[in-house]
Amino acid sequence: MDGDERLRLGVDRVSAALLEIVEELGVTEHELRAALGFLAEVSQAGQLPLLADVLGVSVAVDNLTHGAQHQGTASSVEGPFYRPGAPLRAQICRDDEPGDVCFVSGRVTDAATGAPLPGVLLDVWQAGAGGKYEHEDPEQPDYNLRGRLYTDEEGSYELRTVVPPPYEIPQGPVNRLLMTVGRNRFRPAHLHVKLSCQGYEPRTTQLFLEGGAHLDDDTIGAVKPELTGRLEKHDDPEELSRRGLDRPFFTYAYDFALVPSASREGAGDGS
Ligand code: MBD
Ligand code: FE
Repeated sequence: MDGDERLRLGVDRVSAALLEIVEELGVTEHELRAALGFLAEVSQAGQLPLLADVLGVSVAVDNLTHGAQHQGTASSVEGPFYRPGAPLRAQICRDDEPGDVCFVSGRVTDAATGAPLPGVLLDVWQAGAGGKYEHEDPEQPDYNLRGRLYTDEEGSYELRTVVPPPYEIPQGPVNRLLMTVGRNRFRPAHLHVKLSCQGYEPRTTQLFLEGGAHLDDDTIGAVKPELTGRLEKHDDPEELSRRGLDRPFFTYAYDFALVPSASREGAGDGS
């Protein structure tokens, strides 16, 4: 099926789905105008991607695109808040960043052979302890809590950040809609990671915190159990001084695996 034909089919199906809703609910002229006004407002606010997220569409497309792949680290949606060009650095926030210091570390391996992968680029981003991403918070410096780093010769990485907070969908029409219909407006705490390496399929995913709030009712439904890891608290004075810290810190360990790009077609995963 070519692109035009897929578009025609898509328009047909959207029309049919909308007609079914109009008839089932007996939609009034006033409600239709309100719905169109709402969409215009969402567009104006630049929140159309966010609307696709909370309607569950982004996760459904991600699962269709990457769900059949049984090898390597599971994917999760990129979300609306990625910014390319983050600084190359292993500490992605200020020394005195609000929140609990957290070292995230692990290894990246070849999903087919288990061999460690040096030179993998990790592009990471997250919200600050106040619950906002840098670009929506005038208190944070440009590119705060965003950074890129490479795995070393052993395929290992370690980055310094703060423990991410649960995240409320930003103020605006999408948040208001969720509030009005009594739906959860929060996402669980998460760290976004994009991994890339020559010869491997790039992987975009998110890491979650075991036992955290909203793991079971993520407003966009993006949580996967295998993307959840445990925070460990460290308050031993010797350890603190070794890290040059004057307050307890946390560690979070997560290992990634990337799928070789060549082996994908021939892998025979049934798709
Ligand atoms: C987020 O922080 C996010 O990561 C996604 C995917 C959607 C809304 C807010
Ligand atoms: Fe996010």
